[in-house]
Amino acid sequence: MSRFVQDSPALRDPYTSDWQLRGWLERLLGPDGHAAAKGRLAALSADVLGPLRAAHHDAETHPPTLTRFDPWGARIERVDVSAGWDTQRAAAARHAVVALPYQRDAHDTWGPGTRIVQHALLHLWGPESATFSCPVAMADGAAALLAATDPTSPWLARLTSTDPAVAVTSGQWMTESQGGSDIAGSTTTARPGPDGTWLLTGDKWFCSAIDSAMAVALARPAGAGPGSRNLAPFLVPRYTSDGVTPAPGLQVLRLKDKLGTRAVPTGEVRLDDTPAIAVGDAGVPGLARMMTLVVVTRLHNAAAAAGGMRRGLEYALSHAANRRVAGGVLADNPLHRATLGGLAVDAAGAYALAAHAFTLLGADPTGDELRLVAPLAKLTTGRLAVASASEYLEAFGGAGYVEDTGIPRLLRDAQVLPIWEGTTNVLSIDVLRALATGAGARPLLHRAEIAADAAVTRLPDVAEAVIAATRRLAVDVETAAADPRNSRVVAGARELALRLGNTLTAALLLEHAAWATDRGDDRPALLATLWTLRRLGGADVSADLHTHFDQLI
Ligand code: UCC
Ligand code: FAD
Repeated sequence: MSRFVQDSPALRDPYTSDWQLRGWLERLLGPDGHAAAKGRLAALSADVLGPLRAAHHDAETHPPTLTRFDPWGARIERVDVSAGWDTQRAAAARHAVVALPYQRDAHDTWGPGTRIVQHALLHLWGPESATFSCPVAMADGAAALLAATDPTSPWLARLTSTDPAVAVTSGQWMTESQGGSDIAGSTTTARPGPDGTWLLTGDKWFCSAIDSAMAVALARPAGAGPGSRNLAPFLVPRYTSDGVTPAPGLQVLRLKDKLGTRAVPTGEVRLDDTPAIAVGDAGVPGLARMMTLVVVTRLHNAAAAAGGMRRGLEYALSHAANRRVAGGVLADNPLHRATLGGLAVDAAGAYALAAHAFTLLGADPTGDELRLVAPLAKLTTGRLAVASASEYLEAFGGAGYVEDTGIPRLLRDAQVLPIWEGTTNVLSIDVLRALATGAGARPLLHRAEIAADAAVTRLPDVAEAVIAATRRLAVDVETAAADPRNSRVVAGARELALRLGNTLTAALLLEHAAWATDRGDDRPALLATLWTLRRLGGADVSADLHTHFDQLI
């Protein structure tokens, strides 16, 4: 008896098949800059389609293990990871996903646009990285912190090496069991040790990539005052000089049993007079210093969200092209096209916002604009990623719920994106903080007004929606900035933040659309229109999503 067997979803080359990504790179980097990046992007794409996809699968199906003692009772604290995880580690180094922004010749070629190229690499690689993108994010954050505080540190050289035998990644130890969002009550202490080093004592509750060679840990230096601002970052070498024996006093109590990010070893760590190096002056309140790292990891989070959304779309498109329903191919079904079309628009928006945040990081990492855009990009894309991933599972029907299709992972791994690196609510409060300081929302609102003005003739409905949203925001932002602790303002912080994120995204999509339309390509204008009418205007654009589906993907 013959039985129907559905084709498994195929993956096209993620770089050459993605006209949107290539269009953005052409504009943001210029034709010469994009041409200079093509070799890197094509090489990584080829690896994603081949060895990295296999390594990703291996790492997902062989989660890490912790062996605390040897058979004789000696404490060894060994974390074993899969071969696939090690393949990802080597690929991350070779493809310079951390190193690129720290390379002089990259800056000679792309200037501040180096961060845009790095973002494109992350976009292509992240979804098939078995979440090695997590240690990569933390390594980049640690490198940014060291570059600002201790540029001759040998750790910086290792974090930014492209030699897999030399390169290391970093952990980021902030959370304690009593508080991850609210770290003011952190109990880990640092006391001066011999030779200018420090000794850290305390428990850290979530320590991802615990196999990394180092971590940046928050601790309260002896004599420092209470509260979060007085915590300071310390570099903790994870192992002794043999690279295997845990550092003195460092124990990995257990690994977390997590919903997703299953290839990532996330430990609970105990420190007992563990040697550490102060990052910057431990006598100066250090939370602000730590945020140099956190801004970078939050941007990587946005990159992971946008990359995952695009890859989910790819898989869903492949399935739709092969699956038959109601006497036809699923990809021809108007309702399914409208569903996937909406996801394509959201993926385009998420990419635009993440790319913008990386652009600002390259141009002015401590500027007012990034201060606001970093939390906005993280929170807006994090929520979109979870909603999209849920739809991608549904787009596969029952197969989307069956583990060994690999599809459920999309949802499990997306769900962490609004949690770690600051939850949606916590980042919304951070947005209030940013609105009340520096330039607040002025650059964002100005950008939206200019984009809307430029679109008045070609896309009057869209321009009108952006202008209306911007006017309302200007009023609400002023109220929030004047009294950010007012309970009504706090209660509305998430809504306000999402409106800011959606409006900024509309402006970014419109800017890109104007450039593309001048070159005879109307597809970006369609994406900008549908994003704006849906997200800002609350319109039902289902029929347009169906009609124009082929131009959205
Ligand atoms: O989750 C983690 C790692 C996961 C794995 C890596 C994934 C990477 C992506 C991978 C992609 C696949 S690590 C843990 C992450 N944890 C957090 O993000 C903490 C969340 N909580 C917050 O963000 C809070 O807003 C705090 C802790 C930063 C601050 O809250 P407080 O204690 O209420 O702070 P205050 O009192 O409002 O501010 C204290 C000081 C102030 O400075 P002073 O005292 O000088 O006025 C603030 O201006 O901190 C300053 N400050 C900031 N400075 C607060 N927020 C910021 C900021 N965003 N930037 C600069
Ligand atoms: P809580 O802060 O208790 O949050 C509970 C709820 O309260 C949330 O809904 C939150 O939004 C809300 N809330 C909290 N504060 C406010 C507020 N002020 N206003 C309104 N609502 C609020 N941490 C590290 O330091 N290093 C790591 O490597 C690391 N890896 C992680 C890996 C995974 C897989 C996960 C899931 C977490 C990891 N974390 C790590 C911890 C993570 O950063 C925290 O879980 C996160 O910041 C939330 O803190 P919490 O768990 O204490 O939740």
